[in-house]
Amino acid sequence: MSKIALITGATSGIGKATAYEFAKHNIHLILCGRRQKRLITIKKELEKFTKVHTLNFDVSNKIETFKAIESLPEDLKQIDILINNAGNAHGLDPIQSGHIDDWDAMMDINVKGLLYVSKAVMPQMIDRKSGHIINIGSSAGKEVYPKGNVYCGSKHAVLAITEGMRIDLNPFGIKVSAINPGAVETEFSKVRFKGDKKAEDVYKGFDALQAEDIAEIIYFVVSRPNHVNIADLLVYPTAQASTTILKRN
Ligand code: NDP
Ligand code: 8X3
Repeated sequence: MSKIALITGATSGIGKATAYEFAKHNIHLILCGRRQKRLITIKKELEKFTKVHTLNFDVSNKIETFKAIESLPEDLKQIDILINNAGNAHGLDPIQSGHIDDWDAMMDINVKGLLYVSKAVMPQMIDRKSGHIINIGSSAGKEVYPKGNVYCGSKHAVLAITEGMRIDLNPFGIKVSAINPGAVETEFSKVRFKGDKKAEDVYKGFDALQAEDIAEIIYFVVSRPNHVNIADLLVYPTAQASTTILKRN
C-alpha cells in the first residue's frame, strides 16, 4: 500500500523538490504552504503520478494549522511520513541591530510552526505505533556564524526538539530524523534579504547544493527498512567546509 506523506513548505525549494521525488515513488502527498496558486499548479503536475491533496495554511498560526490538518479526508488522515520543512531565515544582522519582526518570524515559523504541525500529526502515529518524522534543520543548527544569531538559534532549537522527539516517541516505534543542509540554492536567500540584490550573490562562484540533492537524500532516509533510522545528517556542498568556510572560484 502507498505511504502518505505530509510536506510543509511544499511550494518552493527543498519541500517542492521532495514532493516531486516522492511522487516518482508513488507516495501519496499532502502538500502545504501559504501560496495557494503554487499548490494548485504542483498538484496538477503531480497527480499524474500519485494522489495529491493540498492544505493552504500558515504554520505559525496555531488555529489554521490544526483546522487544516483536521480537515483531511478520512483516507489521508493516517500520515506515515511528516516532513517538517517550512521555514526561512529573515534578515542577516548583528544581534544589536536585528529586527524584532524578523526574530518573531523565525521563532514562530521555524520552531513553533514545526511544533504545531507535529502536535497535530503525532496522535495518529502514536495510536498506530508507526511513523517517521523528518525535521529539516540546518548546518546553522550545528554551528553559529556571524550575524546568524536568531536563525542559528531557531535551527539549534529544531535539532534539540528532534532529539527530544526521538526520545519521547521511542516507545511507539516512531522514527525521528534531522536532515541538516548547508547552502542550498532555493528561494531561501531571496526571503532572507527580502528581495534585495544581495541575494543574487549568495550562490555565486561555487556549486551550491540544489533542492533535488536534498530531496533525494530525504527519499533515501524514508525508504530504509523498518529497523534503520538515520537520526541525523549534515550535508554540505563540496565547496563548503563549515558555516563560514566556503571556497569560491
Ligand atoms: P524556500 O524559501 O525555497 O522554501 C521555503 C518554504 O517554506 C516555502 O515553500 C514556503 O511556502 C514555506 N514557508 C515559509 N514560511 C511559512 C509559513 N509561515 N507557513 C507555511 N509555510 C511557510 O527555502 P528552502 O527550500 O531552502 O527552505 C526549506 C527549509 O530548509 C527551511 O526550513 C530552511 O531553513 C531549511 N534550510 C535551507 C537551506 C538553504 O541554504 N536553502 C540550508 C539549510 C536548511 P509559502 O511561502 O508558500 O508558505
Ligand atoms: C541555511 C544555510 O548557512 O544560510 O540554513 O544558514 S545558512
